[in-house]
Amino acid sequence: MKSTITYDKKSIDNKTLIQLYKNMLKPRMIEEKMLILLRQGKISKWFSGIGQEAISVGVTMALKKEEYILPMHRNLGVFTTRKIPLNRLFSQWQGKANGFTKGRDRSFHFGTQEFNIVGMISHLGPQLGVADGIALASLLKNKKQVTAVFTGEGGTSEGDFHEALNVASVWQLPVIFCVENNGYGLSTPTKEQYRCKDIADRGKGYGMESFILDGNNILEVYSKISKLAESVRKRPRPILVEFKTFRMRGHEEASGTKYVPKELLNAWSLKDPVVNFQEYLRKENVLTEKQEVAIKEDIVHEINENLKLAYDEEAITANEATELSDVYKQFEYKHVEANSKTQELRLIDAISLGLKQSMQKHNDLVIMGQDIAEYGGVFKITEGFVKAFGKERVRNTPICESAIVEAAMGLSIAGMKAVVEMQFADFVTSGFNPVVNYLAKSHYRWNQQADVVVRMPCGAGVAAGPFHSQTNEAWFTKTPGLKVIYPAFPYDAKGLLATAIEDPNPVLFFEHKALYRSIRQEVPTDYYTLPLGKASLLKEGTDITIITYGAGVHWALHTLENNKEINADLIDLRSLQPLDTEAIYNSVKKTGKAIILQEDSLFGGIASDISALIMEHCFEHLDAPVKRVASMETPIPFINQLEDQYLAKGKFEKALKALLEY
Ligand SMILES: Cc1ncc(C[n+]2csc(CCOP(=O)(O)OP(=O)(O)O)c2C)c(N)n1
Repeated sequence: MKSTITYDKKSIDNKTLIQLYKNMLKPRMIEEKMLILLRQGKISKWFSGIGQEAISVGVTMALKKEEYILPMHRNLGVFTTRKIPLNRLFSQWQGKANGFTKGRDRSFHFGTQEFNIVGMISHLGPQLGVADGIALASLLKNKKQVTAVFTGEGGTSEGDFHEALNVASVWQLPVIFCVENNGYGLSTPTKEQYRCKDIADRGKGYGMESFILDGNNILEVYSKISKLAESVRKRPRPILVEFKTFRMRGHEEASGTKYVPKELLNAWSLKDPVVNFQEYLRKENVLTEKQEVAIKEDIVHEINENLKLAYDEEAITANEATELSDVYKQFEYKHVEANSKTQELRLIDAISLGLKQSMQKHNDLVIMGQDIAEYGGVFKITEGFVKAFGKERVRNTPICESAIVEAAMGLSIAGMKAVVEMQFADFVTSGFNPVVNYLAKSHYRWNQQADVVVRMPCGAGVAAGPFHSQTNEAWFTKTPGLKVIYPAFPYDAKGLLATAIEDPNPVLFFEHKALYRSIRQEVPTDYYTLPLGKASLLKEGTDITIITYGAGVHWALHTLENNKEINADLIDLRSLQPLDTEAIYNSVKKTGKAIILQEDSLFGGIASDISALIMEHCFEHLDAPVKRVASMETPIPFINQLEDQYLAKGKFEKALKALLEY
């Protein structure tokens, strides 16, 4: 049998042909070396891209070096074609400091702004939406750049794929979605992965052009992607490209290829992209035998030299302070004092005004959410924003929570700021993965800030049932890398939102729906900031410390109003992560008793952690066990009498009095 690759070099010059060859050969030869090291036990895991090099190399060479590429685990050719020094790649795989993640993440799970590469997270799909965000930034800044993002055919079954393509299409984003269809997703053959004939068929469903290319034919890949990229730069739009190729080795080296029919491997081995192209170049007299030997010698030399550099580099020593200091990007809080002019505002008005002033202050701030544009959002926070800032910066989104959080991450990678409005905090579940795995971990993993605020209209007391009433802050307070803010008053909400937007770290900003229109306060009308991580002491007393936040603050105030004889410190946390432990400890050391009130159901909520912290840090000062008061261990019911029974509000007074009497 003979190879079925038909090359057509069109007008590609000889220099470029040789460069394409060299760029494919390098990852091939690195991999061959890695396989030897793997057998010698010198590296731990390897995902092979052997047989798929033409795709990585062709796409990368078709793009300009300032254009972002988001590769996967089989795209070594992207990294090498972008000329990342090999010692840095080797150090990355060995978990050393000259890599890109300081030993914190493995293999290709890293990005580098220096080379405009944004690597994958393990979950495969999320980077597709991140590419949308990068492309959106390019569009908004009129950069005329294209973004290329990779996925395997397995990854196309994830919701992220559908959402990212849909958003890219609705917004006409300049993204080339590159699907490497290599026959298997781990052990799963394509027929068990999807039912359409070709993945490219899906383009029609998303309203975008799509193409099928021979992924083993470097000239076809390079010339077609070059043409498409040029066209997309001129007329921004998304394009879906399916590359037909084959995975010649196991999913990762340890797992083998037993389940792959031999005939398939044999047939595809005849289509090897490197060997075939080498033969073609020889036949065309573009490459002489002497040149070929010299090129290979150079690469061997480069690999060995750089491997030595990486091996000689000392291993990382674990240091707690270093690790902790990289979870968040350093943020220097700049206090902007409130002016004296105030106006009585409801919580909702204060948030709206705060958001508007941040939009005025930060030209590169984009807000995205369902129905937030002309409609003004379901709570009307963004009413009038389109008129003030235009539809480009105030973006209605399809119902694609994952892709939108991912797009916000992409905007941040491209140097912009994003605020995402969850229509209800409950719906963050549909965008949970990118919040806890992408936004939260990026800075720690590869020093990339996630300059994103997710606004979370939350909370019960509005008879809205199990899916419109939750207060789900505990899902996030336990995830390192996120900040969690939960104001109870208009003044705090406005100043804290301004700071949350200033802060380059990801912030979950909780806004209690029941307080939106019921709580009013005199609020400075101009822009001002308040520091994150500082509680506010609302009442001072000597007998007991009440610690709470959100609606709990108002429940506690109400209880104290009805029981004037109770002499309590009342702490409104305002910020749950960072948590003002100093304010808590100082108060508890003074009063000797602590009660923590939370709206969420009890188990695993932040009250439990605060209780544990008090035990650990204030035990000698305590005159009674710490008491937690929280809602029932059920989902939140709809009808008023059940909701009232569910909520912690009704249990607080009794528990407070019992603790005082202890
Ligand atoms: C959300 C998620 N589910 C499962 C996995 C485990 N997993 C890693 S790679 C992979 C196969 C991916 O197949 P495909 O997208 O076709 O890419 P390929 O490995 O073939 O290049 C699987 C199942 C994962 N990493 N993330």
